[in-house]
Amino acid sequence: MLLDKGPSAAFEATEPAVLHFNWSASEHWIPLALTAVAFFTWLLATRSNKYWAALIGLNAATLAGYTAWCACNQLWLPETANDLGAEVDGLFNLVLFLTSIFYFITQAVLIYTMVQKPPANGRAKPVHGNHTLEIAWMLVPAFFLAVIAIAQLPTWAKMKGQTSDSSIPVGYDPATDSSDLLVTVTGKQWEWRMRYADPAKAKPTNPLLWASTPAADDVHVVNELHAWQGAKVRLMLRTTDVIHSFFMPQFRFKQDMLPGKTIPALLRTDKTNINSDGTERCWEIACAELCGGNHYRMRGKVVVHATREDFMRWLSETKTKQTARKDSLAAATKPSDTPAGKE
Ligand SMILES: [Cu+2]
Repeated sequence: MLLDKGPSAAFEATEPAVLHFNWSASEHWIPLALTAVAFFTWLLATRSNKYWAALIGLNAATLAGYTAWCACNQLWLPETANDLGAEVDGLFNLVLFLTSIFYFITQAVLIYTMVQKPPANGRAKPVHGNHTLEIAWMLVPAFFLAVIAIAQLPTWAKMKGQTSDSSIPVGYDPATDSSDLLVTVTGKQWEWRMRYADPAKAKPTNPLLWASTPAADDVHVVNELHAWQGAKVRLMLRTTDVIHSFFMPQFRFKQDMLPGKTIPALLRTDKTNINSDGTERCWEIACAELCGGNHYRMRGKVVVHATREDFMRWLSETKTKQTARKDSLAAATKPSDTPAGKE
């Protein structure tokens, strides 16, 4: 259907994608039970410091248990659409592991302090001015932040679509762009506008320039990103108004769109989301940056066709509809040949 109003009426648009949570009703009792236990322990904890220590311990234990249970039952992260997904999940797990260690250390220190007998003089021993301690709590986090920063470089380089073997992200070079499909994605309050260069035709010599200067035979679609399995898709991310964030959870891909900039990225489509019976698994596109009152409307979907032929068939049908739409708009706005009053 066409969008109801605004300049996007000239574009093809679809109903917003529907979210499907991998979460059955029978599993709701677990968070409810945890909340109830936490509430009653809190009531108990208000009676003394010892109970507070028990509450903090229980909180840490249930958090760890619930996190592990979700991870084991595949409830946390959605399906991955490419091999980079596994790498990003690995980085996520690394950060989670490091932060968990320090979470449990700080909780243990807190609980230990709470169950201690107060000093005889009733005053705590201050650590203010202890340089050894201050240097340690600066160097230890700095070390782990450096580990995380270095560990993510190769994955980020692949996501940005490096054409060299460098594992350090470098600038985009249009001359060596070897992608199979070019799509400009423009964030606009409140939709995603996709513009496709026809892959059956010669590739624009400078994809970066093409991103800001549309060709006459480009195909325009709203809220749907199409590709085919095995394609390397060069995305050119732009915005016409405020900052948006283009987020595709299954691709573990999230990139801010900044006014005045074209940001290149590369998408590898290792899997199709069309099932063998022809139905489609929902791979949602969402805006991950609060961009205004109708932010929630910025939803779309990714469709990875099984073959390039299927994609070309879709592109051809979309182009035919676009031409018909343009013709009917032109006919509707054409001035009448017969001057008024001379019929
Ligand atoms: Cu937005």
